[in-house]
Amino acid sequence: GIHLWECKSTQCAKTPGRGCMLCVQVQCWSYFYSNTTMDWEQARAWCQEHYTDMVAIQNQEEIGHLNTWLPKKATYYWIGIRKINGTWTWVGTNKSLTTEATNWAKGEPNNGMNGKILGDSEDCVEMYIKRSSQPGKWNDERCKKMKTALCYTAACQKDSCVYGECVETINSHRCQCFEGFYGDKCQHAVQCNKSELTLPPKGSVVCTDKYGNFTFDSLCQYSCEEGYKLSKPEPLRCTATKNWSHPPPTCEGSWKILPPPQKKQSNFTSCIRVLISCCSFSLALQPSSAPLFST
Ligand SMILES: [Ca+2]
Repeated sequence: GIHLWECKSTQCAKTPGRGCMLCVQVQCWSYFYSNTTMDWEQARAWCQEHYTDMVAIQNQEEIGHLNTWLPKKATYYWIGIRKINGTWTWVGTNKSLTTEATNWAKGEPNNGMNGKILGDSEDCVEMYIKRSSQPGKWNDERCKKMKTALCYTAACQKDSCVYGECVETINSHRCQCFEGFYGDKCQHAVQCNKSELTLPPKGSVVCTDKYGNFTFDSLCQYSCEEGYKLSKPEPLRCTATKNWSHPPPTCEGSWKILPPPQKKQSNFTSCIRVLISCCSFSLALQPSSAPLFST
């Protein structure tokens, strides 16, 4: 069975079918708890199946809120912290617990007096809700113990926004789109004008798209027929303002690309070559030019 939060506080706002939300600044969560007890592993699986995950305590305000509104249970509640390789870790984010964030009850974590009490290590964390002493504080416990699961649901889900950041708002969320995207889920990329991709004489263009034809971050590479050179070699990019990064280039002039010289010649050799070619040129001219100088 599933218990929905009972809304009694002004901090809470009722959402049909979703329980109740606690909103701290712009962040909102709905809390849920099981009406049966389970071990820590089962509790986490139950939370992940029905909600987002086991609770991760954000601040003292949240602790106060949970302690005020959750019913007292004899075995208390499992929360989303576990000892992993000797370090207390928030299981939802896989981040280690900082000293400032800890909320241990007096004398805890004691690891069951290092096994002296129960012969087993205490690697999971419970929260003392409505306990007569140390209410809202944490205790390390053996993971196989049976306790109530405490879960939360964030309004923002993994797939809430396709190309944007999800921002929690009171009772809901909205998508803040990344540059170049729009739509309620930021699912659309802005489009650039295809007709602006004019072809210059002797030129052609090929476009590659990331998000769709002629949309944000599409790249259009121009090329020229052999012997012609682009006035600007960089491809045109469709920008977030729906404009191409620059106008289409032109294909310019006759820029025959000659193969590089095969051997480096010394100045001496090339000098002789020039002389030889001069001689053969004048010799070749001799017969036809001869009459001009025959006097
Ligand atoms: Ca303990």
